[in-house]
Amino acid sequence: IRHRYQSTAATEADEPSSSSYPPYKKPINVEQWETLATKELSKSNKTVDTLRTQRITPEGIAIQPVYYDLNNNNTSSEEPAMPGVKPYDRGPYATMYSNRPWTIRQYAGFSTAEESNKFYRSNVAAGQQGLSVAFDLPTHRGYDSDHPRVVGDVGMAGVSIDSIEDMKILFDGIPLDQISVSMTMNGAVLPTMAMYVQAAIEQQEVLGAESKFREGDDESKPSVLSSLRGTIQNDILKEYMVRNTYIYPPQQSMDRVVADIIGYTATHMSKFNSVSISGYHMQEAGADAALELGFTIADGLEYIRTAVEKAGLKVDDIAPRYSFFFGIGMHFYLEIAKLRAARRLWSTLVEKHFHPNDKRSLLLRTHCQTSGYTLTEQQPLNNVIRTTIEAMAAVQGGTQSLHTNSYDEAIGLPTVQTARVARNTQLILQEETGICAVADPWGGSYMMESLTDELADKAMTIIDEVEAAGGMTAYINSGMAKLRIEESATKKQGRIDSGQDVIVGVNKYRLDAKEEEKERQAVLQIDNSAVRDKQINRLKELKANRNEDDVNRVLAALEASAGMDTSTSLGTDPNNLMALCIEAARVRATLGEISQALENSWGRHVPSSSIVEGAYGASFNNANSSNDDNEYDHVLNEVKKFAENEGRRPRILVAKMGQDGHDRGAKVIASGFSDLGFDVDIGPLFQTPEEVAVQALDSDVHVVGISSQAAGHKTLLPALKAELEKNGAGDIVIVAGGVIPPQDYDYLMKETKSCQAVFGPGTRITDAALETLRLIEKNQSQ
Ligand code: MLC
Ligand code: 5AD
Repeated sequence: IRHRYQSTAATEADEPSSSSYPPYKKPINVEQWETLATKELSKSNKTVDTLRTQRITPEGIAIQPVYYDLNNNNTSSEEPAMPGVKPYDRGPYATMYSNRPWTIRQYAGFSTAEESNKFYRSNVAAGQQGLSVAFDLPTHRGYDSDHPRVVGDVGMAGVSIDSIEDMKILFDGIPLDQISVSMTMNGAVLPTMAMYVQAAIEQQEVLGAESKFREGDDESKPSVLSSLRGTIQNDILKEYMVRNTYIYPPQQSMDRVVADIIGYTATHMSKFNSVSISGYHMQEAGADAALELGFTIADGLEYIRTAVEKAGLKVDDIAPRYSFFFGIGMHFYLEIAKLRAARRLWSTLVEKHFHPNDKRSLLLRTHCQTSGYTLTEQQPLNNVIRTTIEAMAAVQGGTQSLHTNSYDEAIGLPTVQTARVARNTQLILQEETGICAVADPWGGSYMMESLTDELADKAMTIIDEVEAAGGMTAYINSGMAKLRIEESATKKQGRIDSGQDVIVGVNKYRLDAKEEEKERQAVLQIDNSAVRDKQINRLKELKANRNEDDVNRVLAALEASAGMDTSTSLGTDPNNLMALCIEAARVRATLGEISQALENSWGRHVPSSSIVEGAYGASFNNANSSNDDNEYDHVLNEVKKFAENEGRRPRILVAKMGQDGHDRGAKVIASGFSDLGFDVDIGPLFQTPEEVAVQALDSDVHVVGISSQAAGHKTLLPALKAELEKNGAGDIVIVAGGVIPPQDYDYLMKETKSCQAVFGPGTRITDAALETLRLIEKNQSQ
């Protein structure tokens, strides 16, 4: 039975309205239910109508107290299609996990290639089924480890890769023709992908007589390239919205980088997924489920358009290897519905716009990762529970591959122990529960079918808006995409800070400081300067032992190809950038050199920064008055008093240093402080400590707030403090926030005195603002 959703109870999340409740056709016994429910509710002074309209999700969906057949007259009903059958709500495959469970694919990488390789091998031995490489930020942004801009970032948030030699070590002893490898890379995607391919070729050459051959070497034997299985993220569009590890401007990134990789893999690497269209990072940055879904599907349509309309590729040659990636948060039902709706939207829209003949072009296959944002620094073991619930949503929604986060997420990268618990969460789901036995266990549920319809409709409205603006590239360029996500993030923070959204152990049921301290976990420590030294030495050795003429010749060819204004995306085109980069990797050009050759033609993308105003304060105004809602007014008043005494408002520069592009925290803080009366400047991304100091001095701020999400804080904060002091501005307050383990607080605040406060995850913005104000006053009175 098909339960067509009829109309939403509320389109605006913040304005529930009982009058627009859908006129459901009622099954026989609904009146009976209403009578019973009314009686049960009478003691708490509620009505059935309030139940029906009070739980409005941020997407504007009114969650009903009970669902029932909306079409009981059965005139327009149809059975939901079976799994493996169009429109694939119920799964891309007919048998789903009863034949082959999802892939346990844990994202990991840190320090050097040697260290990460060891970690991968032991994880595979312990039950992990696919690999997933996390690169460090210099690698993402196309810098070698010896570049002056990346001093604090080498080896910190992922593994450092400067050349093919590093890549060979990373996969040493891992047969690349057998285990599937995902690489999360978008900025420096050409050199990384090329080094992976060349590493696989050289791995096979070492294996000798049994080895497979390079494409074209011997027609009768399968080539190394065609045996490679895996996924490259190669999703640059979302980088301009949320993740920020772009290098080049959008147009060249789309028409030359993304398209040339898609074209090359279509010809030579038929088992390799050429793009992983990612909503995950939008959710992490604050997008609700409808925004995540709508923008991700719209991104996917744009990637087909680029390949088909601009690069002249055929839809059936490329679309079957497009893959997806979604984040899974805590709204259990809605996240399952999201994956079902995603498959329906994709198959319907691809069919409508591109008319493929191959049914595989219609299948949305996806990886999922449980949400990092929902995990807390306080009482970390609670995170095991959260991750389990999210993992259950992902697999009940029919994901093909899954990463479960470690419970130390909020303070740093996983340790051996926390990574084991995360992996075991999936092994237990696969091997101890009956979950794998049944495809789409929610099919036919009144609630799930209804939520799937509603979410698909909401996302479709967003997709229509994007398409009307000319597609996702144009929509991103208009600034709207980023703004809508930031607005959604700010509202979410307001709901948490005002207590409307509960986070157990953070804004409710919190332990006292002493008990919290006892719960504290060990953190993975990485010696940043040791990793950097090692990488720099290996770079020197590489450069001493290669043929410079070869390197220069290939780099010149790359730069020349980048300068061409025709498409080179066909896999057979000698100027295809992927083909040229494999050659560059072979002659030992470094990742930084290859990236620079392209930058010489295209330049670097310079983003703009904006602040959402009013959304944080509005969430407080909507809050239930039982919470301490005068907290907000209290801070406003204190700021006002300060301004009266001082003759100007407290002024803060919210800045990010190093290659860390995760800017949700910085943006939300900027918006919140601005609503609370601060004068807020927001610095550009990727600044050096020197550049932040210059901006702080130029803007004459009272305080610099540094947001750090990528572990560079122990190098970068002391450098900033020294720089301010050098310029006679030691009285500017420095505060820090983000993913900073409590173990580092003393180092930052006492040993190096490089900041005066650290606001850990879970800090309410109102508290941070008040504390910051006190610190300014304290510094002024000294
Ligand atoms: C699957 N198969 C079946 C089947 N189920 N065959 C018969 N019956 C069934 N029930 C087949 C498939 O067709 C396929 O073969 C093979 O088995 C493998 O299955 P799969 O479902 O394709 O799984 P997998 O290989 O794991 O691929 C999953 C994927 C892929 C398509 C989603 O793109 C992927 O692995 N993505 C991972 C992305 C990732 O890890 N990203 C990390 C981002 S972290 P065939 O021959 O058809 O291939 C990040 C964080 C950050 O981004 O910001 O840094
Ligand atoms: N190792 C393991 N997990 C990582 N994540 C990011 N970098 C790494 C890494 N090097 C995970 C975290 C984060 C998400 C983007 O990916 O869960 O929230």
